[in-house]
Amino acid sequence: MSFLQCGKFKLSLEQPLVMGVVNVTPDSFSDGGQHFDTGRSVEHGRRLIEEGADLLDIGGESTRPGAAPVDLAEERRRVLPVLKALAGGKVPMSVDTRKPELMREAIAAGADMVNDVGALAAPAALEAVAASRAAVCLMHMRGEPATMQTDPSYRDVVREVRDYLAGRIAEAERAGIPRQRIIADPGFGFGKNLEHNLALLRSFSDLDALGVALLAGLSRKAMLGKITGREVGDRVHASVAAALIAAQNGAHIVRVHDVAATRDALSVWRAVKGNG
Ligand code: HH2
Repeated sequence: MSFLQCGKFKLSLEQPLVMGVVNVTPDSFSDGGQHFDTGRSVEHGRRLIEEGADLLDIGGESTRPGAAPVDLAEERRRVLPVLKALAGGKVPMSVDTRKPELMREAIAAGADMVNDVGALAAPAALEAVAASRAAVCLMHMRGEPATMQTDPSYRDVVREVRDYLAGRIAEAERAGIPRQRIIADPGFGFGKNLEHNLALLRSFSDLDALGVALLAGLSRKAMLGKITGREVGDRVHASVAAALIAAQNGAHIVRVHDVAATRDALSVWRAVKGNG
């Protein structure tokens, strides 16, 4: 994959892209409540763009382990005003949602990408994206956020996640979404314990066989807390290390809260590689 078609944007995948997270939620595990109104979320999004984000991911429903679901009206109220204020600039906007109605409305309001932790498995979700030019991120999750961290188990986590993603990519293609618009993501922390997450990060390059762009979301996650013993607000260094490892192992997009720090680390790697 040398490029990603992302709505009106054609993004080169030659160098890793940084996706900045904008959570318009009171309860996100990483930054819950910090930007929970339209004005502060928009300001936060603009700051991430200034810091060098290549795209933004706007979400109105927390998917942290144990999170309570949010209804459509509330999610729409959180996401659409922020999206409308940020769309139309130099950076593509992704909307992090599992709801097909909101996917359609967000695309109509200027979203260039749908990020679905449910991998478009909800009825009418495939059609919502297929009817547009938007890119889509298909993520692997075992179970539902409310219960997914209750003793997840796999025989071979890397193979099972890869096979699941291959199946979802095939479904998306059958629905009319070309590969150039598809991103796959193993879903770190979504129904996985520390060993599962480490195995997936270690073998990230195995996902290359899927033949689509790859995304890794490790930023501030519990696995980094387990490794370092640090609370969520104190995981920037661990997050940067994880993003760098993911990029070195083949992630085309890293989804992060700390854009400036991640950019710096990727710049050092880029300089060492010697391709600018
Ligand atoms: N992680 C989170 C949310 N959305 N989407 C993709 N594709 N991959 C991920 O790893 C991923 C994701 C969780 O992080 P965050 O948005 O900070 O927290 P919350 O879900 O509590 O809002």
